[in-house]
Amino acid sequence: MNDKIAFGATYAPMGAEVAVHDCPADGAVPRDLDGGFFSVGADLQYPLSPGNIAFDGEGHVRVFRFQQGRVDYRSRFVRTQRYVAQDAARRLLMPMYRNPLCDDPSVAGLSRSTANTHVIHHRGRLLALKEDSLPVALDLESLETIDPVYDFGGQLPHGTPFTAHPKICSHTGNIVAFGGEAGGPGSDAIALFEIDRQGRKVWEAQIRAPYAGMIHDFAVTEHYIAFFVVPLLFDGERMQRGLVPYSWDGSRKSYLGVLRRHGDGKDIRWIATPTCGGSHTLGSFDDGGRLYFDREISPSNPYVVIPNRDGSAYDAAGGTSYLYRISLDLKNSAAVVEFEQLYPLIAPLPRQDDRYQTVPYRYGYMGCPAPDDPVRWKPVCYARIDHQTRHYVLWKAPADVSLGEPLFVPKHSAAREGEGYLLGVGWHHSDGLRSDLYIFDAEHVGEGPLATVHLPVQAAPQIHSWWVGGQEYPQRSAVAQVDAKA
Ligand code: V55
Ligand code: FE
Repeated sequence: MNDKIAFGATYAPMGAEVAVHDCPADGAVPRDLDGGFFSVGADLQYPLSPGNIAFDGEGHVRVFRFQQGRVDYRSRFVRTQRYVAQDAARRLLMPMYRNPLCDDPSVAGLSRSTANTHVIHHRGRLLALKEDSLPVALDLESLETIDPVYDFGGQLPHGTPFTAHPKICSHTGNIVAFGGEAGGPGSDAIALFEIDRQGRKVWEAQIRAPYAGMIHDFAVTEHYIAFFVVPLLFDGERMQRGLVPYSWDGSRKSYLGVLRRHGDGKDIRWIATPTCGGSHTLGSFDDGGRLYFDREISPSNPYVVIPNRDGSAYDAAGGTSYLYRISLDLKNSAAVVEFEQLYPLIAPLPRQDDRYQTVPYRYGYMGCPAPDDPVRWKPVCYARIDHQTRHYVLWKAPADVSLGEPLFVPKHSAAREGEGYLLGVGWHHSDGLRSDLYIFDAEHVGEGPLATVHLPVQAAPQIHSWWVGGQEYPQRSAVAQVDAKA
């Protein structure tokens, strides 16, 4: 694998902020596509310290802004407290992934967020997320950092971890989030909170995990919250030695945990399953009696950057994930967890129509190799999967391209599920990683893009993405009021 390429995917560190006005395009950019396609990834401010991992790069946010068929591109490093302090010192001050023991004393008390994993929209702001810290709030138009420690108006104490994969309740629009290691590094406490569209915290609870470790994503349904924890264990010995403080312990089981939403958390049930790995939720829902939790699952350690505790080498096949439907009979306290593999497609970054995050849904989208591609780590196709028919369609990118996570955009606010556009960025390996944005009719992904928008440069690194519709952009005066109140 090209060692400049991070996350088994697509891009290299870039280290430059870019603005491109009115990008050239082949084909017709849909004129009804109005809003911003935001992404974030890990870029480098200074070279990584020896032993550090690409997960610890600095957050770099980018947006393709669509208005009346015109596309403007902009990218900015997030001015986290860490970035600003390091910029002033002209060197790394937090040099090791999630290891505060390695920090320079000058940064004590600052947020350790890199803001490099995911972005969501909240009240006219973009929140840039890293799972060990509170969000960072950015301006939607300029991508300037407005608040490097976004505590929801003082409702979440500084130091509270906030997942990079909160869910948006399909009924209320509330943000449902958790924080892993909520009592500090190595803690098995998980904090849960729900924040309404006005920014008020309307629910919180605490539970305990079967073991302390990395919990990257979860599931929220109409009535339940579920976790699937995998043995990416916190490793205190590695922390003391100044290393990345996690390791994969294949001797531990994985667990499904289920609790009721809006309760006190005491009903949490953890059910052991065979050991397996994986990270991301595609979608989840309950039908009152049964929980359905669709996510990617790998046979073992999913991350090449996290060592195995038993000293064995990373197993690429064991780290390769496929989509599964996990389900559980909630009425039977003796029920076992059922697993069903859904498709023969490798699926590390699956997405759905985000309006269906907590309710039954039909479609998913992802970058993946074709089932017969000999190279198994590189996403070169976009797939639309259809749970109703259990079929999928693929579009294969040009031969030198690898693809980032795709994002679904509804055609309008009343659009049917899946009626809209699919957006995704491709990096040209034979052209210095210069990038194109592909725009598909999401109901005809197999027919190829409606339009291809060209950047003159590499797109900034990308992990996850979010759409902010034009009607969600605040009036300038309204933003000023929100800032004045904060
Ligand atoms: C992931 C990515 C992270 C991280 C933990 O895909 C998990 C998973 C970019 O950082 O810190
Ligand atoms: Fe993620």
